[in-house]
Amino acid sequence: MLNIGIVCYPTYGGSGVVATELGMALARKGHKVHFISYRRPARLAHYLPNIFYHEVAPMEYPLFEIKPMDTALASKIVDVALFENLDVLHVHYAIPHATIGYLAREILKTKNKNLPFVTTLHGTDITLIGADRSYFPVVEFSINQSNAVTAVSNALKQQTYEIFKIGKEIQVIYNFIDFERFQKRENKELRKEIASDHEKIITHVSNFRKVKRVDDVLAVFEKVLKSLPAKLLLIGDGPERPRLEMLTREMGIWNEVRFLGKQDVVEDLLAISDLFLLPSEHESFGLAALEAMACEVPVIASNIGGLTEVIIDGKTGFTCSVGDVDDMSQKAIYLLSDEAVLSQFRQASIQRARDFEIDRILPMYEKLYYSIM
Ligand code: GMT
Repeated sequence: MLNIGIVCYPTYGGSGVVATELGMALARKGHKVHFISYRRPARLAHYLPNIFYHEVAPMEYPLFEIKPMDTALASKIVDVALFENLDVLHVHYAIPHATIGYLAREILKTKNKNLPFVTTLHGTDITLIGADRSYFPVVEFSINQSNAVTAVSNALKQQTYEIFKIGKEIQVIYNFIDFERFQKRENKELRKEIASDHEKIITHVSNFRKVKRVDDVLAVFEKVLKSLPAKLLLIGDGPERPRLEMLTREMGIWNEVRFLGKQDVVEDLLAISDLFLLPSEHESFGLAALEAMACEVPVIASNIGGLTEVIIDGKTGFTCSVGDVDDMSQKAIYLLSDEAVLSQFRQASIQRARDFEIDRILPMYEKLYYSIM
């Protein structure tokens, strides 16, 4: 069994969720997992055997307008690696974690400790932020310095090769789902609270950033409403939310839309949904779509990035051109107005989601860790 260090963002973003779920699954298999972050990851709320959490707390000093978090993180990794005798480090999201992994490994070499690290690329660390000149050279260097690099989809792997000069193999290891948690559970009470019997429930989950194109979710929903009664659940929070709330008022659909904010138990809401919308501009994988599919909810999404690797167009939902709200709404109406069709898509969705079951994916990471040690 291994002693594994995991570095991730503790926030609600997909990369933090994947890192936390992976760590918990490794711990259940008997590995010792050490999370190193500035805050306890959102899904690590309770005590779990084999899981340890090491908080990064940079010292305050009046000179620092911005605390030197990266220095504190590298120092903490060095400390944990030596004291807990880590075998391997797994960093999620290249910025700045691949750079910090490199720094920690090099410092540890001077102390006769070997700490190889895996960098998992998640998406915006490449497509949006990493590609920006303000980070580019450091990100490219750090990816190349990683002992192993993984990407969460083939699309992201290709984009990484197109954007950076990468001299090493990037292995695709898809994101995964835990079916014990994500599954359709009947909850008539909850459904009744949100919609009446004749209304369909359409859902969107995201961090409400521009890249998610939540305006398109509203535009599609407005068109659907012209054909059938429905409610829209918007789950999550982020910078775009206040503007979107205003927009729903201006569009006159406010009464049919519920902004639910961040939710810890998103699966309960997915389980009562009939359709999931994810019209993003970029999406390296689309974990939110997979979570919906595991709860038997078909997905209509953009035909970009990893979404086309997760959703089977015409079977588990539809993938449409970015911004084509006419096409998306026509397909939504087609799915929602025929119970037999909807039921077929629901069954195909869960079947497809099973390809991403955690038990299939976990051994790939374990094999990778052993290969670089
Ligand atoms: O952009 C986000 O939604 C957050 C971001 C993250 O890294 O926290 O998500 C990215 O990683 C997820 C987990 O691998 C993927 O499912 C998302 O598709 C990806 N987001 C984008 O590419 C925009």
